[in-house]
Amino acid sequence: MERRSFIKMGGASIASAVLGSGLLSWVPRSEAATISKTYYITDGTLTMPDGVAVYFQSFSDATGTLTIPGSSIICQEGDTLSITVVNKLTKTHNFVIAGLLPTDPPLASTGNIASGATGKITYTIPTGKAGSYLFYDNVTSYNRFLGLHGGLAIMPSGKSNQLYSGSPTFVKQLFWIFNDIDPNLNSAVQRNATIPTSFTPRYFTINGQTSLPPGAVGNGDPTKDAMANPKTVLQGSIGNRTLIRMLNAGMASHAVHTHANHMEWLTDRGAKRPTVWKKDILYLRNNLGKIDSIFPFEAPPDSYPPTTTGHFPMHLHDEMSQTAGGGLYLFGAMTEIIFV
Ligand SMILES: [Cu+2]
Repeated sequence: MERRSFIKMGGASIASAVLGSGLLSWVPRSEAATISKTYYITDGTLTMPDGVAVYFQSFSDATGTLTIPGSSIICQEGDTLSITVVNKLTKTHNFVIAGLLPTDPPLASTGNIASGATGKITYTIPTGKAGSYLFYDNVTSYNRFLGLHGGLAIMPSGKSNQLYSGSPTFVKQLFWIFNDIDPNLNSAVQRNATIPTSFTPRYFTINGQTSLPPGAVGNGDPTKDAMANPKTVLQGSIGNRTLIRMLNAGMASHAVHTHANHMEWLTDRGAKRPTVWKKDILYLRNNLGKIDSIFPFEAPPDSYPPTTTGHFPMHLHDEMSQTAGGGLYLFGAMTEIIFV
């Protein structure tokens, strides 16, 4: 992909990219708090960038709507999570917070929630659990692909700028939650038909959206375009070191590539890296893979003439993930890096 094409896209989307802030905002507390949140398990249809309507399910903030991924939660060690989950669908679901490490048991779970019923988690977070977590529905192996997932960030107690106690520091943080979608699976669930045994992803999303390049319906609209969504776009000035909490809800593994700066690679699947390497491409594993990295917002070292501003891409180097509908290039999981 040519850098030039991304620069054009950036020009088209910058007006909306600066609307408000979708970054996780966080002020540490000396006292623990109770974090209360209610999710509704809902379903509905979204139109994909190739015009195809696809069925989804979500942990939504309200009935009658889809929210994919579910709204993020940020809290700190010592806090108590009080999560209520209302199942508005006809099948049994649940809400599970995956463990920090792949070998860890779930942090917490509602247990099964029958159709029409309400599940509850009340969980006090022990010290040592700081990190990034995917919450999802694991009643089936595929419910999370339908959209039933989201991100939970646990800060070290009393810290505003560290991933884990003593980690390299940052000033801002956001989630990149990836998913991939096989519409045949979603359709089978919607029709209550036999679940297909094969999975062929045709849509690839970051925080629930694809890129919508210039000329596409929705280009530059932060509610539709991953290149323009302030919850996804990496935007900052020199020194605005940003923690990226990458979670992979999907079946495809990814090669996450940032232009302009290498990332400081802090964790793989929840485990601290013994030394912090600087990498421009990070391997994000499939099936609950996760990575925490810091994008340092340093002056891009390779630019000539030297610059401290500009637009750069974050894209995935597995090419299928940059397409939709089996071929529409630039309608995939990518976003923009903006030095302002
Ligand atoms: Cu690249």
